[in-house]
Amino acid sequence: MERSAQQASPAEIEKIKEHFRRHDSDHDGVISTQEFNVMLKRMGVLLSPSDEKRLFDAMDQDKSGKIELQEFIAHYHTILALEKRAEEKQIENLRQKTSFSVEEIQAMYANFKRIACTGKDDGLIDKHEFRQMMVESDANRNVVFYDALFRMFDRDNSGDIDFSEFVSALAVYHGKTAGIHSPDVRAKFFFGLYDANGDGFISQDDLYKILVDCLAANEVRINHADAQRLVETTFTLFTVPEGGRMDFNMFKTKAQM
Ligand SMILES: [Ca+2]
Ligand SMILES: [Ca+2]
Ligand SMILES: [Ca+2]
Ligand SMILES: [Ca+2]
Repeated sequence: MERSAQQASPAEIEKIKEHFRRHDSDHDGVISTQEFNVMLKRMGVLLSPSDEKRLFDAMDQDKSGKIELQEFIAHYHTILALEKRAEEKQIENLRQKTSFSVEEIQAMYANFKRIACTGKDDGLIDKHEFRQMMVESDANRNVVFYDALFRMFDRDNSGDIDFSEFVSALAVYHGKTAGIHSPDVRAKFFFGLYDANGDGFISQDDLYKILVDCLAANEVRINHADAQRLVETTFTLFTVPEGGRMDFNMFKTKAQM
């Protein structure tokens, strides 16, 4: 323990301290098991509860039930190595699932981590952070469908976007999914955006909801009759029979995907 602490230069120690303070959320000068758990999530290190406990116990040398700064410094390299391994595993996994290059995924990882701590610092992107991200990257454009888009990213419907969901959705969006059915996957992604209730059809009701949502996101108020008229016009343009719904094939053909 003393040895690795002495090996680190003053500048390194300062960096480690900064890291420590970030994870000591309640600022009581020690890292509790709860804070330790959040710390690992932030780093993308996913361990089983028993492995997590083993790691905690190994770091908690004085058996105080907390990680003090000295213990943190002594094991800093172990934590960094775990973080690096977790990152490599994620990147390799996603490289196989998409046609993004390693460099592209690495850049996305850095981006993901930066966004994931803008609101709640938990290693995941929630709705609020997602919205911030869209505004940031698309400030001059009319950004619509935030919430529907968020749902498309959040595939397991957990309320947060993890890194794998993040890259998978971007792969679909950019046509970078591995496999021969990519164009279909892409059209399905956009179809899903409009299919608000997820029943496999776009109904006038779905479109109405998305339209009102998207206008509200842009702080435009619209009355019910106007919104309804817009929806009906769109359905007429798509030549959907009266009272009918749009299925995936109809959407794909009309949207020319
Ligand atoms: Ca603490
Ligand atoms: Ca301790
Ligand atoms: Ca977050
Ligand atoms: Ca999720």
